[in-house]
Amino acid sequence: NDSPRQPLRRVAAPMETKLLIAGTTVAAAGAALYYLLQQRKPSMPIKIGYWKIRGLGAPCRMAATFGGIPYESVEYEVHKKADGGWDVSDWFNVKPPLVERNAMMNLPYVIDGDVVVTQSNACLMHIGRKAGLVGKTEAELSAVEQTLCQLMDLRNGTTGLAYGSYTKENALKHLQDTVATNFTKLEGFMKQRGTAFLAANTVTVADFHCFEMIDQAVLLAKYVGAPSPLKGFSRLTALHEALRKEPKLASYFASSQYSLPQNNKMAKYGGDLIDGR
Ligand SMILES: N[C@@H](CCC(=O)N[C@@H](CS)C(=O)NCC(=O)O)C(=O)O
Repeated sequence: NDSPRQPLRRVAAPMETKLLIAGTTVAAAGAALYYLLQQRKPSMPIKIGYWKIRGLGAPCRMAATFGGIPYESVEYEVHKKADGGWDVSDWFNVKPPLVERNAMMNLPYVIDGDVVVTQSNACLMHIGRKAGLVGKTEAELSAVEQTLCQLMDLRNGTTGLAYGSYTKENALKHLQDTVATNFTKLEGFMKQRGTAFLAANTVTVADFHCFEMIDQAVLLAKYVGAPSPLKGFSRLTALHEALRKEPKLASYFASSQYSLPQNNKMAKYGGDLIDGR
């Protein structure tokens, strides 16, 4: 029989109707109680977990600081072993119970009560939604998402150099190619949409990752004696300066978090503080 299947139809028996109403009433009362309890619960600091470096953790820490979200920065340290290898047990020893809570567990993570989030862009968006920093319109939200992905392209190129192919020559090439290409795209996007920040005229979470990537490019250029990578990018320059002077971020810039190395200790560049700063 090739005729399409008809949806099943049931007629609720009177008893079932009564149970349904009773169930709905209990559920509504439960939801109201939960809401009241949530209102009374003091807001617990969220945890932002990452290596004891700036890396992918820095934009999350900046976002929480700027957004006034109380947080604990949980920092895991890599140690050099006697045989020249790297001891990463500080994180990998504590990872298994977190994998139980989120099978995709990685660094960075955000733990917010019962919610366990991983993947840096998702962590940023989680903090951003809590703090109202993901744009005020659909267009702004879309711009946040697009620029976060663009910044990840730049970051992947940057970490590829720092942990892999680093030589002075490759660093100069990276600044001329990868950095300039991504800065051109981001600056052009801001210009097209006429915004002071990446996605809007107000700060969104994308701006924190942008700040970090600009800062890293500026440090790298100083380290290898190249001209400022911001030359010719007036909007990105203004964004970087505005966030550096932003009173809501003063505590972040004064904190040990901003003084951390950019990369982990095994990196060929930026694994210590002799990095252009
Ligand atoms: N796509 C992921 C990449 C995460 C990642 O590669 N994390 C690295 C540090 S940058 C790590 O060491 N993760 C620890 C782990 O694998 O458990 C993200 O954006 O968060």
